[in-house]
Amino acid sequence: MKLIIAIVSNDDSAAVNANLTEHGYMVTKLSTTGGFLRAGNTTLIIGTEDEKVENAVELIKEESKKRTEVIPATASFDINKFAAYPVEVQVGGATIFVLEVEQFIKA
Ligand code: 2BA
Repeated sequence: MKLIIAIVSNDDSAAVNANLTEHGYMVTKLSTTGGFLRAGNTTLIIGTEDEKVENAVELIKEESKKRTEVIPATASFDINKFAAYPVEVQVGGATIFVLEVEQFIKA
């Protein structure tokens, strides 16, 4: 048995969670904070059989693909004059750890 720890953006977490649960995986969702950006993200923990790990990773990837979004930003170029320039930011992606489980007990 393996334990998958997947850190995803808050924006993707509902879709990743739904994709996993619809395919029969048991998921626990934790609200977490990235140490670098200190912004909220979501950590999903999934306990599953060894042969189901690959599929779980694919399901996570499907809903957390890295993509570029264009957001409006305001830049000042002169006193009292402002212009809006779109800014491209990269969002999404997942950081996934797969750990060996020594024991799995449901009491
Ligand atoms: P990612 O590498 O995609 O990481 C996204 C989030 O996943 C991280 O949020 C952190 O919560 C978790 N994470 C990633 N790798 C991890 C690991 N080896 N162990 C534990 N948790 C891990 P943040 O820490 O806020 O980082 C956000 C983004 O900032 C990272 O995106 C990376 O592109 C960059 N980054 C993180 N640490 C950095 C550092 N020390 N120097 C430069 N850039 C860094």
